[in-house]
Amino acid sequence: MKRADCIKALYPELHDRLVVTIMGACAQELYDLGHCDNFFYLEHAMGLASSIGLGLAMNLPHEKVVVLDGDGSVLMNLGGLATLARYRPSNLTHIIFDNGSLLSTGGFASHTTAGITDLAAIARGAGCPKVSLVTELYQFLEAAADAFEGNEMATIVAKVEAVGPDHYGMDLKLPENAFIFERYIKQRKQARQQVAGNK
Ligand SMILES: Cc1ncc(C[n+]2csc(CCOP(=O)(O)OP(=O)(O)O)c2C)c(N)n1
Repeated sequence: MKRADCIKALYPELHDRLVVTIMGACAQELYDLGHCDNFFYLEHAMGLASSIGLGLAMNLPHEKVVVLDGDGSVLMNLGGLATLARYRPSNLTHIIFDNGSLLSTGGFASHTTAGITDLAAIARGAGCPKVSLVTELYQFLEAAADAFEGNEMATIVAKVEAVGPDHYGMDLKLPENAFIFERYIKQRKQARQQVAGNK
């Protein structure tokens, strides 16, 4: 299974959700499908996409939040899984694409390579309430649909090949991405408040 295929299949379901990705290959694969104002590609702060997703989900209970993470990034912030488990906002879906590799920086093996470290087991052990491990695209789509329809924080560990895009580059710098993302959130909040005020 390839991450790019997973993201492509998920893409139509992402338009009404706040999406936070890790940097590099994963971000590029989503961006290449067509950037939307509700996508935030976290650069530099490796490991913290899920922590940003957690903060968004807890502070914006009306929004649905999706984090597209990587094994190397999760391994860099393992304590984050316990924090996610503790607060477990029901509007958060955490997808970990486990390619066993630090792909974006040259393809060095990560601890999940050759099955050494089991991230789904770690997430379960951390207390994450709904963890699935998937290896096939149809399983990924079933798990994602289940996560999006359910009302419990979901963690999906998707085993994918260590392959990425053949190019890197976005016509969008981090500050611009952050400002647009923030404005998108504010505008939706205002629109909701307006509707509530009109009732
Ligand atoms: C603290 C820190 N260390 C290292 C890096 C360099 N770096 C950027 S992406 C990356 C690999 C990320 O691996 P993973 O989360 O598995 O995603 P993949 O690249 O495999 O898609 C590394 C090491 C960084 N940005 N920040």
